[in-house]
Amino acid sequence: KADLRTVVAEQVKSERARVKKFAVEKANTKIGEVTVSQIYGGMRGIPALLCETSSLDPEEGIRFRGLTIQDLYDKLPKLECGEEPLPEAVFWLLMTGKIPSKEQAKMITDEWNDKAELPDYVKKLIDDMPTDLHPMSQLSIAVTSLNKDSQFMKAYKKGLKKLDFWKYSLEDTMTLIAKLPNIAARIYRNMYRGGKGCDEIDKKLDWSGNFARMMDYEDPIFHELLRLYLSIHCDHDSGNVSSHTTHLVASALSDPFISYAAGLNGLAGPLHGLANQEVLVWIEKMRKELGSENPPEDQVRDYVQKTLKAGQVIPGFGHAELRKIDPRYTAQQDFAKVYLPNYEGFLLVNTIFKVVPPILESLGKVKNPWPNVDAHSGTLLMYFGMKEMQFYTVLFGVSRALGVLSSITWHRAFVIPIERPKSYTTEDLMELVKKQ
Ligand code: FCX
Repeated sequence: KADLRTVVAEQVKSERARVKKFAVEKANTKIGEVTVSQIYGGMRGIPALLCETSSLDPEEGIRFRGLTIQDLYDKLPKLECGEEPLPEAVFWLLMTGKIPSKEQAKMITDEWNDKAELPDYVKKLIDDMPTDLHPMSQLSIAVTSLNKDSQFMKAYKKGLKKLDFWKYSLEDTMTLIAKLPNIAARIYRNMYRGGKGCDEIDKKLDWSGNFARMMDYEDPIFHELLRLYLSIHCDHDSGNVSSHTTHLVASALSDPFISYAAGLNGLAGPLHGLANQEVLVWIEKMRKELGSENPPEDQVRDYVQKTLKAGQVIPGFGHAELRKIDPRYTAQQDFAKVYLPNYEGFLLVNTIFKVVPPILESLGKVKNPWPNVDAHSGTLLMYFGMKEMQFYTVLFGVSRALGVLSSITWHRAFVIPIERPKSYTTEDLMELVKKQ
């Protein structure tokens, strides 16, 4: 079976021609309009971005290269002993739009295992960071430092042809994804295990299995959870903050390491990826205040009201684009139903799921009262003993690499130029509107 580089190289040739023809033929076709409220309203709904790897339907949720999360279960290869989709296979899908064979997914695992070792200077950099520095900052710093050996930048300095940009971006992508579990696990061990634990790859294990093992989690069901987790957080079209930031920075031909590090810094905001930490912080506060691991519905309702009265958002609920229950939430709920149906944390998540949407709906302004991916993930991690909430967004970040880095390669294959939308002062806008 063909390897990833061969498959992508063939696709780049044909896709480039197809896209070029379309973009030239339809160059002046209008696909939307922009209103003043969109400019002041976070650009919601402006059709302005390209994303080959995934698309988000407000009602249905995410599709990765056309596949729903259920399709990932049904169609992607899994480990002999596993039920969850393999992130390696998801990566192949995102890169190529095709379902990999078992052997092709294994080729990715083997390559990532081979490239997982961290250079000494990166190990030292991580070990020297203060353990009270947020792990997302540590991750971003460590990833940024990897650009010392960026193959893209080396080739670029020598005079790389535009049409070959994608090849070197793909090389950096493979190096970076391979090293991410090692970086994240080292941060985890330094912060929460006094620096102790193993940092050696077991070549018999997959990417997620090694990641779990390096964080000292041996339970095979936790390995399965990690496979699910790293698969479903990988991509969410390109309008979200982490994906758009990565694309924006990469459009300046910054290498994949620093482009993705920029995306991580966006993911670290509480309205985006940090929400998975915030959900658990909020739940733990609720439990403490109500004096119960699984408080009754009416007390949860009062607590939700109290949070809103204090001017705070309910973390894990709402979405800028989705208008239904996030299928990534449902996938995690299904996992919990199988492996931890009586866990008090899961029962509380279910109570919150029952209580919050009607309250948010009653506010009359929340466009989506339903839970998003972050409403569930922390509780699953808690069950397996990962109580360090600050670390949760790091797991999200590791997964997000699969999508945003695949996108960089494809944008470079299409030679998309530097991003530079037009901005206006309010005065300019007022003048513009007068002329309408
Ligand atoms: N709790 C309370 N109020 C909420 C809310 C929530 N969960 N979600 C939205 N609202 C409020 C907004 O704050 C806004 O209020 P305002 O008009 O007084 O400023 C109003 O409802 C309209 O917002 P809406 O258009 O529905 O939502 P936005 O597109 O502006 O924002 C996010 C979307 C996700 C930022 C928002 O729903 C939110 O803050 N949710 C909680 C944080 C969260 O879970 N983030 C993770 C999202 C995602 F899954 C991810 O990126 O990881």
